[in-house]
Amino acid sequence: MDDNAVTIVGKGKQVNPAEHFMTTQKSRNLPPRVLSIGGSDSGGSAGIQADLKTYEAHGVFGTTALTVVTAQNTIGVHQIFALPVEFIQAQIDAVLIDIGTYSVKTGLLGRAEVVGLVTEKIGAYGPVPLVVDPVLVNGRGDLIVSPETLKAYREQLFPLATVITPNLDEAARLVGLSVESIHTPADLHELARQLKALGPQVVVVKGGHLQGDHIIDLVFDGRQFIELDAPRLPIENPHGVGCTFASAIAANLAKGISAEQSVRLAHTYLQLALQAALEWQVGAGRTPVNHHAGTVTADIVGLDQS
Ligand code: PXL
Repeated sequence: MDDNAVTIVGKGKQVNPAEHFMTTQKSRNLPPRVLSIGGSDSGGSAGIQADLKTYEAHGVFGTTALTVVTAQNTIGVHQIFALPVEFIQAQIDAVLIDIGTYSVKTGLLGRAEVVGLVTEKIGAYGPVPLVVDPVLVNGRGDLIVSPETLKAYREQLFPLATVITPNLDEAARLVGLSVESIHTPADLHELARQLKALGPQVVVVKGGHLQGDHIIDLVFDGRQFIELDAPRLPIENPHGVGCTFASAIAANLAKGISAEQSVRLAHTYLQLALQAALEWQVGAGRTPVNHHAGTVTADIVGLDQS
């Protein structure tokens, strides 16, 4: 088996997803599957909703296990309802015993028990490409999880991860630093090294919350540092960016694409979806990422009769 071979987790079969994907393109069945474990955003911008839109745009079959349900819109979060851990477990089992998955993406897990559950399930069903987007701070930069949850991410989930995608704030907190102590490129490299030492194959530290007319995401695989550079677009604080980036990485991994290339392609997808977001306003608050970028729209195929 080559490096890209993975088990279809939950189905007990070893496959090379790249070959499998090509075969299925011809036979029009068995698409690569991806499991997202995270929260629901009723407003359709972030969380599981962003993930599913990203999966559709990538031609993979998205499945989900919800951890929390939020009542939110583009302006803010009104209420959060946390689902019982046993019910989260039931969703993961239901998906994996039947549909299986070629990669897993985690978003808002929240409680340490949920991080523990995901770790346990990945251990039970078998190794699988895993993207961990540690949702740890809110839009204002305040920590929204307990120290136990941070510890569970560090000690349980990160060692299993193919790619982790903290933003700078989250990255600093994960290694016990304050974000104000990160000033120079050397500080950032050291931060990435410390995260890499926790066990993931690839670390992506997202720089989107820093000032400046370019946004630099730093990628570190233990050997080289890669800077992914994008111009800052004139959209204030777009919503669903982190979820989209991480789920695009998971979609690419499910197709058997290497971790580095999966991150690069996801970065490009995100830029397209952000550029397309310049063209719309959904609600009165933060602008959602636009996953229609690159998809065939009704007016292009002549279905727009208006
Ligand atoms: O962007 C992080 C995030 C993840 N998951 C859910 C969210 C958010 C941010 O709003 O609502 C459900």
